[in-house]
Amino acid sequence: MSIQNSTTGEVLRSYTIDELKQQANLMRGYDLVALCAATSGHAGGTLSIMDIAAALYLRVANHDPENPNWADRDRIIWSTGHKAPSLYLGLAFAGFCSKKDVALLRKLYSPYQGHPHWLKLPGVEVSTGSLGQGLSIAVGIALAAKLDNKNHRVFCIMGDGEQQEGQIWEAAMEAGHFKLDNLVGIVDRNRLQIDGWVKDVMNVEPLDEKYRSFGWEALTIDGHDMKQVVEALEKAKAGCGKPTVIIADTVKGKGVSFMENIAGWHGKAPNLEELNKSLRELGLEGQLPVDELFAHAKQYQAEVERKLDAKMPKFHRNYWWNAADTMKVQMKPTRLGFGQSLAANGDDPRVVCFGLDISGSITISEFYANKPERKPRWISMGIAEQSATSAAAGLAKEGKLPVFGTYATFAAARNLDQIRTSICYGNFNVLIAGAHGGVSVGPDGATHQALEDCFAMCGLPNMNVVVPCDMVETRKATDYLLLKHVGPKYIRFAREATPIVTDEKTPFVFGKANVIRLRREAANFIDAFETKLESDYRDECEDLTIIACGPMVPEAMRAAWILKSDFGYETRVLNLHTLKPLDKEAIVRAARDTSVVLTAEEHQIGALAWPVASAITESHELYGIPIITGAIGVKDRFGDSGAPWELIKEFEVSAEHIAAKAVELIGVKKSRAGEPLAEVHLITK
Ligand SMILES: Cc1ncc(C[n+]2csc(CCOP(=O)(O)OP(=O)(O)O)c2C)c(N)n1
Repeated sequence: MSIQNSTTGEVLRSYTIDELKQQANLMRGYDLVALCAATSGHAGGTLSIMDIAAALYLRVANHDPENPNWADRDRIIWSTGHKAPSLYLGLAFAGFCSKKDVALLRKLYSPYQGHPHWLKLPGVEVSTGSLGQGLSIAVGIALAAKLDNKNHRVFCIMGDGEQQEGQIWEAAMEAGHFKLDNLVGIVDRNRLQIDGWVKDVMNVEPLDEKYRSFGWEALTIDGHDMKQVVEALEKAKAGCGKPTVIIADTVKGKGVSFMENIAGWHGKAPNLEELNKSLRELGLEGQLPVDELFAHAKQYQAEVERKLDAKMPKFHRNYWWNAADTMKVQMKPTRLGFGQSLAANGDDPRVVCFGLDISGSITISEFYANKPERKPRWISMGIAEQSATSAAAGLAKEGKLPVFGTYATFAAARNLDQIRTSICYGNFNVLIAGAHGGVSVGPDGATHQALEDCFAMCGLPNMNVVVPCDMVETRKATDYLLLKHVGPKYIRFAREATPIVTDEKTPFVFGKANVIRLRREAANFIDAFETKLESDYRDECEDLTIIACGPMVPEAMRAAWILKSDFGYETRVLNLHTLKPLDKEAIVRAARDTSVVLTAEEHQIGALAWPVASAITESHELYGIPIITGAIGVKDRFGDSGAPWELIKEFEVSAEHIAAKAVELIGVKKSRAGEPLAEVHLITK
């Protein structure tokens, strides 16, 4: 049985092995079109799992597309959330949603998020994207079925690199202990992960013996032989008194010669030329409505842009980055500064860098790039953030300078207790890089957009936290934290290219804010501003202060330009790159001098806003003085898929939003003082 009417029990469609092969091939074609239309995503792993996805959704699993929440349906959990397009296509080909709509993959507001979200698309069972959690969820669902005497099955799709997560083995132990014969694990053993071959990054074999020793039945199959796939799934589904794992040997990038077995195709989408070549190789040329799919995606995107534009505050001019002939900026990703510093300072024999399977993208691999003599101090730990965190504490205890980093959400949230107890409580000298912080990570979506990490890091005793504003400041901050600062330290930076607003001469003193003042409009944005250490700055009676950190500093500077140019307001921008320890004196002086303080952070509101507010309210100097405050940041919601700059607009963390809020706050100040308001009416929301 498979796709059925849950009311009558009638089988709606059943596929032969040959038909399944054909469907899987078509699904590969749709997958590549969707990735191409999205211009991002994961080609390699979606292609390796597609035969299994077709067999599960079209033949083996019992479900009803008309009744996605049917209580007796089999559950399919995608622990590898990055293979979301294969999940979406499984649903689409089974009739849960339209095939055409999968082309809306990774677009803003789309149900087809970069990583699956069960609250956005019926048929998606759970929200995943942080590797290693799905099997535990599947254990919970299987236990619930046992409690309710239900007979449905729970399938959980995992990657082989994902087996490095310790949580997988906690779940495996639980499933074995409880003899969950209604649970089927599937490992897409394509032998590759992001940093290379699984056996080199962190060997997980022998997987079958490991699962058996945890009380599982283990089957090994060719994951591209449809007959073997179906037989194994049906055998596992029948149950044998214990959980079953199917270890499926697959090829990453299966079906496209130039993607097969190439690690670089893990997180990459084909361009149009590559798409056409892929479709030819799959024998699908002319078989898919490619133009219609692209047109659908384009039309949807146009509507997204219209909605976003309607939401943006409006001013006399278009002040957006590089929109005009003046105030030009160079854009570079902040993360590059991290890699530059590791390359420059890595000769210190105490420095040891950990790889957590995202090394190139976060630039930590620059530590050993072209420097084979450093290779012994490069330790690949695989996808195992929690153990690596405590191992870093161990290295620090022995006098090393350990550095590790990954997406900020996996570097500072998944392993929070390890950071707290192993590192901070022991006050160990470990540098943690929270890369790809904020919504501007883009189309990967909510699971990959760290918006809470600075709360956690700033809340830990002994921890020091720096959020540099651009690539240059990231390099300086890393130089300082790596070799000069002793103790636990967290540096948070972004993925997207952001404006370069500092240079070699710009001061960077850990724990001390900089004041940035707009002096004139200039050909280059950076030349329009003067930056000083706050302690060297004298009050210029500005209308307000904007306190920002990270890539919100350039936005605050652009807001200062809008405020001056459209309203004649003077702004003191404080670059508070060090969130902990906080430069309270700079905050209090700014509050006293300008009496309007607006914070701007690419984070849930509060990592910056609350310490600033508390510095103001706790200051004896300000007792009894009215200070008007406001906060720009993410307003207690999860992220979304979308292009980085679209998300900056959607989450209302652009310069335009800062400027609009600033005008509102200055309006309050002026009306209290009985002064006339500026042309506030110019801003329309
Ligand atoms: C907890 C966590 N750490 C890191 C990542 C980033 N990441 C996404 S996919 C991936 C590699 C997964 O390898 P594997 O499980 O073998 O999947 P496949 O190669 O089949 O795509 C990593 C490290 C993540 N999503 N979650």
